Amino acid sequence: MPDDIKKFEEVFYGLAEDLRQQCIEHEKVPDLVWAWFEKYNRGLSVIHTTQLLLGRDLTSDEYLHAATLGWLVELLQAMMLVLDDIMDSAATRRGRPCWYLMPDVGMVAVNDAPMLESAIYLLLRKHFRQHPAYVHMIELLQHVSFQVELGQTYDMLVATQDLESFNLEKYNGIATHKTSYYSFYLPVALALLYTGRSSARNLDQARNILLSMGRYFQVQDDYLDNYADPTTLGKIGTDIRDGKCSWLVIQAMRLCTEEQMAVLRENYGRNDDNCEKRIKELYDRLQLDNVYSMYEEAALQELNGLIDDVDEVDGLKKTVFTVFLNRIYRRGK
Ligand code: DMA
Ligand code: MG
Ligand code: MG
Ligand code: MG
Repeated sequence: MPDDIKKFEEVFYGLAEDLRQQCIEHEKVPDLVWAWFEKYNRGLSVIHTTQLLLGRDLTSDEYLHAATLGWLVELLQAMMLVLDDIMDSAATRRGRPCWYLMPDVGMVAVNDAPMLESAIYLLLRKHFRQHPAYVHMIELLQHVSFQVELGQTYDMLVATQDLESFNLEKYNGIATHKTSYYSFYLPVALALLYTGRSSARNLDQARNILLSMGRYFQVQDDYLDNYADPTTLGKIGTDIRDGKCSWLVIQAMRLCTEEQMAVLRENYGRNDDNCEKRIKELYDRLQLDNVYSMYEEAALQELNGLIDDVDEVDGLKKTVFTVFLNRIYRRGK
């Protein structure tokens, strides 16, 4: 695994060089403008999926292509996280202050997000213009970005509504859009397009499983927001203060008494240490960590069932999904 990461990062330096050339040689902006653009981090699932689909090691050209697509997913993620941390008033990300809180960044972060997005299409054009699926790749990236944006809008709007209106149906709608499409469906869809296996049937099967897996991943994210050690997680939870329609608060409402409901109503969604503490105590009293463990086992079963049903006739592989699932099952960060 560390070797995988190192090799993937090496591709990044080449892509960074492409962007540097575009900025300095073509756009003729001064070095300092480029230097602003230069910073960020990871994403290997496109490579692993491509390897599994082809059923062999990749040639060095194929590796470069798959890693480039992987970095495009990373750029999309980086863009969304820069904005998400502003919207969620978060403090830390990946063990460091959020990008918008860096002393020399601030509100320039609002411009850095679309810069990251432009980088996606610039690099895609440079490396995939001749690929038969080029247009389809552009459309996929644009559509998935829009789906994330819709999910983020939904997430913010529901957080302003009454606690009583939160339910699993809204929850799933938010999670599918803000998380599943870009984190799970996108890498596999790109690998299918790249390997020429993107039949409607393959894309549909992949979408069905991966959207479901992404919802499970978001439940984990919500659980970890409250229960993980921020040092391990790399971020300090914000869901209680932000009044988010989190999986935990939905479970709490399902299990609480009338008095406990009053505590929830009074303290949830307030930017106050004491209120946050009251909610955390309530979660502990309701043993939401046990409720979560049970959910995890059930989700594993359900996802394994979906994977079992995959039809490999068009060149899709069950292992693509089992590898994904094994990587996230019982994750602690
Ligand atoms: C994640 O929602 C969604 C996107 C598109 C970043 P979140 O705010 O729960 O994410 P995190 O917990 O990483 O801030
Ligand atoms: Mg957030
Ligand atoms: Mg958010
Ligand atoms: Mg979260």
